[in-house]
Amino acid sequence: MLTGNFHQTQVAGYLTFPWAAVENPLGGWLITEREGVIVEYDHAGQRQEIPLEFEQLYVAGQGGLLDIELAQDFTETRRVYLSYASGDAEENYLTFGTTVLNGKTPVVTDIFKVATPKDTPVHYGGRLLQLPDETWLMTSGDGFDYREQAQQKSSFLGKVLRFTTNGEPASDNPFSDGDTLAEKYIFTLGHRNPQGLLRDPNSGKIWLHEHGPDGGDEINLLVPGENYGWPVVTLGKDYSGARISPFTQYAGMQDPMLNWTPSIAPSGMTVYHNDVFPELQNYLLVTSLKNKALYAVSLDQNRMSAVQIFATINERLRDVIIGRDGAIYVLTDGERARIMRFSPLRPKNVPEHSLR
Ligand SMILES: [Ca+2]
Repeated sequence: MLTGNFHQTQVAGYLTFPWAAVENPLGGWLITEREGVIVEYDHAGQRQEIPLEFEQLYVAGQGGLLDIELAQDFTETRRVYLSYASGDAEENYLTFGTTVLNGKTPVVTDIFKVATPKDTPVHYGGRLLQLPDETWLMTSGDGFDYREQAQQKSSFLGKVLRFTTNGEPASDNPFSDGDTLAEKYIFTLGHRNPQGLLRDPNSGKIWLHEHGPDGGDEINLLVPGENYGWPVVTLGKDYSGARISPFTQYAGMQDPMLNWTPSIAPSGMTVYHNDVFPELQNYLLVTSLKNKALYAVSLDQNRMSAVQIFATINERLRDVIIGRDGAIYVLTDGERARIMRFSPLRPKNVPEHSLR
């Protein structure tokens, strides 16, 4: 068993439909709630709710405030970068923006809005990742009703987008010579609803996971310019049971590194490189909404497979974060959600080798 004895505590509670959490480098947590609020816990555990003012936040279905990343100088500036849905029921857009968490109601400035409108409140993607060159990746879902657009380079839907902090397409993107605006932003294409994204600091590899339809959840290794197949290739079925595609492989399209059929509904993801849980070294950790579980996926095996860890968890999980202390923190889902901390159960300050 990967993590036999562990200690579980709650570090934050009364969270209302949270989507993402980040640890403050000075201690404490910042958690996004879909209605447009950031809940902040300081290093002493003091809680503060920060309602944000948006140009036009669209809260419906899976829409609302989504991801949060801290600026590199956050401890001096309190600047954060956010992803969220903006617009209304007829036309809404995944948006990247920023604010400074000072004052009573910080105002969020839209920096970059995907220019493909949709009229569904679902499949936004929305995960943010800043790369070492300071450009951003943002996952953009297919909008559910627009899955064919995941294959169209003229659409922002069903893509991973790469852009500067000013919202301009990164100049060395794979299709930067393209004719359409969307094309210039594309990092990878052929995605459905990706909500997990990370860069492994050891290998430099970029890992993504995405929700399949009924079955066909995937972990993908991202290579700029590659096509990940949706909806031409999938191992999943439509919710009606209808076959989406006869193809499980297709020339020129990348196979997933791991396929979950039946679906687990993966949401957050991180990679573990810490001595606190030595048995989890070099594992991806993936939260599941549907299976109410946390999964560990070894990066050292040729054929990826997922094993459940911390089996006491029986809640829909939204996000997973490695703390500065090496403990594993999971953010649960729903209208009364919380953050739980998992640490090894062993005497304090006793090096592991002396316990053998
Ligand atoms: Ca795929």
